[in-house]
Amino acid sequence: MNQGLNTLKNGDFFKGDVKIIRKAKPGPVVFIVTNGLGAVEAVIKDSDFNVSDVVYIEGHVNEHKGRTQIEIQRISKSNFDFEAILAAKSTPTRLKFSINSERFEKMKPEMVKIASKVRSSILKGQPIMIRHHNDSDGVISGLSLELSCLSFMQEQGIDPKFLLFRSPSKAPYYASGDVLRDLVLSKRFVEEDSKMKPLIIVADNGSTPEDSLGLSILATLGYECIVIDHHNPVEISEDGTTSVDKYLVAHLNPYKFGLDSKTSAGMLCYEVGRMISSNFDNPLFPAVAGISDRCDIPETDEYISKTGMQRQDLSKIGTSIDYISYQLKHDAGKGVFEQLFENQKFVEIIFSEVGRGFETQLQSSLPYLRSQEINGIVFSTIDLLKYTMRFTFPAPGAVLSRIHEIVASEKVGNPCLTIGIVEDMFIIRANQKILPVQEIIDYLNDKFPEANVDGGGHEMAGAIRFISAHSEKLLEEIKNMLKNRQIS
Ligand SMILES: [Mn+2]
Repeated sequence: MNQGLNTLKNGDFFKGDVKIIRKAKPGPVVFIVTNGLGAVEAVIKDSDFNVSDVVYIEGHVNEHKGRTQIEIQRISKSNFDFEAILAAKSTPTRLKFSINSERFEKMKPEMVKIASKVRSSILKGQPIMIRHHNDSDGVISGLSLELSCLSFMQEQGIDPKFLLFRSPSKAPYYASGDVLRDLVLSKRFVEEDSKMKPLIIVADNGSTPEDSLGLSILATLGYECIVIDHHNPVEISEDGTTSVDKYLVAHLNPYKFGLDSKTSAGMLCYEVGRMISSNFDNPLFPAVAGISDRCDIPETDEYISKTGMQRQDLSKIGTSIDYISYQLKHDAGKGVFEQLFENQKFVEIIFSEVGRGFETQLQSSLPYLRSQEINGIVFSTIDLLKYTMRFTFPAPGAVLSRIHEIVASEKVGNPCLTIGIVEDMFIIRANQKILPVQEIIDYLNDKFPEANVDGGGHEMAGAIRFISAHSEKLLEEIKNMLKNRQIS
């Protein structure tokens, strides 16, 4: 038991207790077996043993089509206590964060718990599906988890084929459409002889009541789900329990620890990833994620200093991720995003294209921005549907952010609230905590139930959806809220 199965060589003779983590038929039965210290293929003409069985095997090791295999000569049921070995082996070997951070220390137990669970799933042969937000921070979250799992699989000699998936979500939450697509996908790759349902990890999404439907469907069907997110869970009790916790095996979110969204999901997934595999490192990941999500905390600066690069150049990588993920839509962009971290020229090409796109969108929309002062607040609106090009990057949300920055920089020191109107949606940006988005939603919903007001966001940014016919009335009501507001 003290030898990693992935270190076996042609000509060795193996005997020992192993756990079957995969079984392939027809033809001769090919098992993937693990002893907790690595995995290897083991072949036999026929066998009734199945995935999850613990067996004692003996056989010669040889090479077949470039792969190391044990040719099973003897196989019998074993009473070996495999769970204990797995539990020990699942505990991360690297527990130190890549930077010093009190925030991370607070969240450490949950991070270790998640890393252990992921390692245990990999050792057991349970497939892992990663779902992430499709912006820079979300893509980096997904990549950190994917590459660290891949690294741990390689250490163990486990072939990631059919065991590791990553895909983006278009909606800013784990929408039921995505959930159903994941169910279909999971059926497709869970082979008949491997009944193990995948472990689903939702990153940079998943914490809010909007995620409840999707996550409850998965829980009902017996899927294990983990959420790693930094968005405000909206519903959260004194003890840090959120509306989605009951559907999850683990939920990492800074708000659950009395913290805020400034520790981005990309940072969290990067540090969890380093616990999943001690060989996984890429200092660029958390630096770019932190800059992209405007996390103004010392951690971001420390991450940046570790890259040896300028903030400005790292920011370009983030912008390029946003552009590529916008173009790829539902595609995971396997291999493409990775290039942005290796090839500065690629980044420069994409970045200058993004610059041209912003120029065009601003040139056509800025002249139509309406600004007025209400109760000392600079209140601006712009109809983005009318004055921007549709289906063109940058998308309305990014255009509005830029417009809002321009307004705020012209009115330094003033509270500014900017609303972009896209038919049945208001996109909201503020430079101070003027009117929390959730408060607007609750108020409008009470007053105009027929408008079916919905959406999400936090103190300074968010989106509100509604029945488009009520657009003007709702906008007027937001103005009234500002008028009646006591400004401290
Ligand atoms: Mn994020």
